[in-house]
Amino acid sequence: EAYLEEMREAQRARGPATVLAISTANPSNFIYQSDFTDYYFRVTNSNHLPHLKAKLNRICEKSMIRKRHMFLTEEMLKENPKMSTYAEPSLNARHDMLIEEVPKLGEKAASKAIKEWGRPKSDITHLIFCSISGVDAPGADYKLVNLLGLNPSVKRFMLYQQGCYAGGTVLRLAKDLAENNASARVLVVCSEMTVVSFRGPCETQLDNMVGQALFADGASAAIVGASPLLVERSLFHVVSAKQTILPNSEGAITGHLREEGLTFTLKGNVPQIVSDNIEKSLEETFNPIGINDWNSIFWVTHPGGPAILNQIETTLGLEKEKLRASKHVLSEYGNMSSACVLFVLDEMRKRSVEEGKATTGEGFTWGVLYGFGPGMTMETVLLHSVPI
Ligand code: WCA
Repeated sequence: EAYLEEMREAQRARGPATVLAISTANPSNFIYQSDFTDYYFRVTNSNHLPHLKAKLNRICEKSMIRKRHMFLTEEMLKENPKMSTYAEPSLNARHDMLIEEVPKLGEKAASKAIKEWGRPKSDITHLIFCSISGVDAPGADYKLVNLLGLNPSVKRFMLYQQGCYAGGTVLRLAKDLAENNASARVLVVCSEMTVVSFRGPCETQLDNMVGQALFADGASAAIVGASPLLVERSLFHVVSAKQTILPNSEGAITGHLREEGLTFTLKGNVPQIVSDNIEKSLEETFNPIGINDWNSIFWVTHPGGPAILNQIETTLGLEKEKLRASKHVLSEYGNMSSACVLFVLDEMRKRSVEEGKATTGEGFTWGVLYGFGPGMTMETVLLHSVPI
């Protein structure tokens, strides 16, 4: 018995899970949101639907997005005309691109994170790879091991088909791995591409157009470990993490992988469901540490859409600059699903240094990271910043 306990203690790490590096990447091809409506109706041969075009234009104007990166170019769409209709079978063509490109985009972000971390890649012990698309076996996690030249015995976890909340899921899993395995160094990679969901407009599926106006391509990576060595630099501590299914939210966000690629539903009450549930989650997370002023923490929220950010702000009475990092990522990159929250965290710690703030969390000590997505599922991660 005593021996088992001793072994258990030796296996476990001492300190809290700590983010030791963060990095991001995007395909080089991008489009300005002000050009998107014309582009989209041209490439999908839909200019005979002017009322839908006007609607997409209104959505784009309200999107708070300036530009988005997308791997798919007009030339690629011309070569694959079925990807530009609403529902023609096109999964094979989409998969041929995704199985190759999702790991490659992930590698672009991961190699930068490993460089920032500064230790040899052979010291990575665990890999978590997350993408809604490109389902294959062996999967994107295996491909990334080869692309990066990681140790073949790295312990892999592949999370397919999760959606926009999963930027929180990967941190929750990384925390448990880092804290329960002494010397573990967990490489976390989220890589998302609209190749799976790009499609033409449909009169009766207006939420499809909302997604076409918001979704974008990007990858993010982080390295998480407990008890940092002297050569490692701490950026944030991951203090606690939880996941919950929001009440009365069934069907509000769904995704279905079909012959025509990934189709999705986005009900109009998504922003309301998020804001109805956020205060309870904040109280559960922060009451134990004596915090009840939501302006006294730093905020890392999945930028699912402008209505979600605006409604959170209004419901909680947040000062305008609280969601600045989330709004910046929405504006410059759009909604890149699970990859977004690490973009926000990266933006926050960089801006905190540039502006001479006292901590990586805009001068604040405690912060919260939110992911929302299919289910609806909400991930809540309690973060602790580090002095600069
Ligand atoms: C609508 C709707 C609606 C407004 N249905 N019409 C990423 C990558 C992938 O590859 C795959 C997945 C993903 C990511 C998934 C996720 O993150 S889930 C997405 C969570 N985001 C949302 O649910 C979007 C939240 N909505 C908004 O941010 C805004 O409502 C929106 C930018 C869409 C519009 O802005 P607004 O609300 O300030 O403006 P309006 O005037 O209320 O709406 C403009 C038009 O959009 C209206 O139509 P119209 O004809 O009166 O101009 C609305 O009816 C319409 N609309 N939501 C269908 N869910």
